[in-house]
Amino acid sequence: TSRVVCVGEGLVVMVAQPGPLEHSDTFERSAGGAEANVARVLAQLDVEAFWLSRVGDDGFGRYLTETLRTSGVDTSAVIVDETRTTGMYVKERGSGSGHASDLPAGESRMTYFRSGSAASALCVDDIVGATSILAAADLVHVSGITLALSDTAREAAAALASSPGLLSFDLNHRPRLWTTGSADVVLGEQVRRSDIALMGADEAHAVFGTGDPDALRVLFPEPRRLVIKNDAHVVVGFDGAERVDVPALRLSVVEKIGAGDAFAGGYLAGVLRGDDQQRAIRLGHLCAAGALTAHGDAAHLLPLHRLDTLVTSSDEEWS
Ligand code: KDG
Repeated sequence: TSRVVCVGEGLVVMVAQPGPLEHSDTFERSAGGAEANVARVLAQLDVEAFWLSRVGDDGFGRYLTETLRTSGVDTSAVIVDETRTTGMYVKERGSGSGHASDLPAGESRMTYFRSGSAASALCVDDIVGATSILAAADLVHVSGITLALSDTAREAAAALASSPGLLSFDLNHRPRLWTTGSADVVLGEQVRRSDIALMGADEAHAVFGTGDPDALRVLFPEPRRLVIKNDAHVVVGFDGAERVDVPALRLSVVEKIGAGDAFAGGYLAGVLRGDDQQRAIRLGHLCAAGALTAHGDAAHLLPLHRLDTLVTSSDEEWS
């Protein structure tokens, strides 16, 4: 089995009742955070997944660590920060009631409660402290969220480039989190130092000025594998100069949050076991489907042998 270390903030997710947030008196708690979500998907796909982060010395931090651990993720490198609290976000869900602050039915919105959180104190020392785990990893995964958390977290992410395994990067551009530094420069540097880079066409357009896959390949020749997701309909994957376009499955979407992370987990698991681009992207799509059809961040997956039957189906069967 391959070993992957995912580095980034875990967040407690509070999913509100449908309708205006001010009317929601109960919330369903779950676990989220982009890199933590990726780790959970990898663990379901028989990859030895580690989550490296900081949590507060509080019930939310213990809840996140325990949830990841019972999902099969190794949490032994998680640091408990006694001076800060665990981050959280609230997920509002529209009911289309027409109330001024309600969203259209089926839409959702997230509000962060994470500034100054434990994970924002991630730093280079934490990476140094995890050297033994990182040195044995086939792949280290991080996203643009970690780069946006704080200067020290940004330095920590940059320091991952010195670990011997492959470096994977999911752009995950969160404009609201960029209070210092320029996102385009910092995110572009991280793409360039990665072996695998994943990005949505829309967010690539917002940050780098183009969402066109061929133009992005020209802009970023460095990562051997470059994956551009076109609003979940078609994913374009480059392996060097070779391009494949792989359509997503058609399904009715319950909610999109977490789907990108599930895609990344599936895709990376495919690459690590030696799948070609098309198969790896299909595995990504299938995992994304497991998140698109549920309200929480977490993906609900079929067993791996059943996923593999779908991954290896003919083009006609796949569509
Ligand atoms: O991809 C899902 C994540 O966006 C969600 O879990 C929250 O990590 C998160 C973020 O910072 O946006």
